[in-house]
Amino acid sequence: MKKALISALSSSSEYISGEQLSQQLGVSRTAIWKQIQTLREQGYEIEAQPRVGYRLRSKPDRLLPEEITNGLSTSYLGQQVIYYDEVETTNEAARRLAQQGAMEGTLVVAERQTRGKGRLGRHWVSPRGEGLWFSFILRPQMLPVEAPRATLVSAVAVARAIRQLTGLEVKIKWPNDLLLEGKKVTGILTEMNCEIDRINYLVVGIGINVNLDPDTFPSEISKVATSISFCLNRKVSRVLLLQKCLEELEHYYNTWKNSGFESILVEWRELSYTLGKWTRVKVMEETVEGLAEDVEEDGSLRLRLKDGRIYRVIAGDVLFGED
Ligand code: BT5
Repeated sequence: MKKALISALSSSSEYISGEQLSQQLGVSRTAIWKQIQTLREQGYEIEAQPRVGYRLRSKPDRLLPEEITNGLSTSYLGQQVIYYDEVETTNEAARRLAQQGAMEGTLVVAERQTRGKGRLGRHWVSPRGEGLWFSFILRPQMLPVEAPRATLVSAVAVARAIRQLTGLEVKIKWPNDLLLEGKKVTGILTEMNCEIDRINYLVVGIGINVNLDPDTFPSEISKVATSISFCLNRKVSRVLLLQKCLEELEHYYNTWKNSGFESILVEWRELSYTLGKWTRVKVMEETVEGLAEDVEEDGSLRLRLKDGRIYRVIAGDVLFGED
């Protein structure tokens, strides 16, 4: 009912009478009034005029499940939303849900993470209300060796979503960063639970700096990080961006499952920041240098070393120029 009421109020800039709402939603006028109170408590600004009705003035800038699912055109991704005002990490929350049997597409979002995770135990800065910090569950019927592709598939999808909504030229830095103007705007962390010959589930975690001021980052991060609002010079609706991401993610994930990885790899190459550049990659404790020639079918990065030999990086970090 809450979702239907928000949807009804959002559909008009005029007052809608309590009578009309009660008929439309099939509940009493008292029930409508109670629900209006609840919405107000959540930060919806709703005007009430005696004998005229209700009018929605503004919505809270929060990632409430009803807002996310209202108008979302996916069939499964994000149709089930678990919302946290604050959580340690959405990846761990999603992992627990997956472990309890949560269905594919279940989404966990948080306004703030207190222990946001990057790869290899690194920290992901996730302040309140200014970014998108979310994770979702996938259950692909694939071999575990195919799992790293989920990161590349997600990178293409999120890059497309940001481009469509903002027109900004997002690039992908292998394997899991999206860049704007050469700085990191998004990170992706894919985690897997598997047996030797099958994936039980993947948790894909995505962090997008949406309306953050990069100067508020700790200094070592502000050198390499940016945000959408900083590059665009205006704020962006987090709900709209999340919906666009979910729609693109579902589209690309379906393509991967039904038609294979090849066409997505073609798009990845087009969006790549890394390919064609002389590149330094940190692999464990070593640094390898070479020309980034291509990304292979398995998601690994192919480097051509100075002496002409080929070096394939399965997991590593492409270093920024000054690193
Ligand atoms: C990543 O790791 O880029 C993966 C980040 C995934 C974050 C999402 S948020 C939702 C979900 N829940 C989680 O707990 N995690 C996922 P990595 O490639 O290891 O990069 C981490 C490095 O990026 C850090 O060591 C910092 O240098 C830098 N960094 C940290 N916070 C950042 C931010 N908000 N924006 C840009 N760079 C950041």
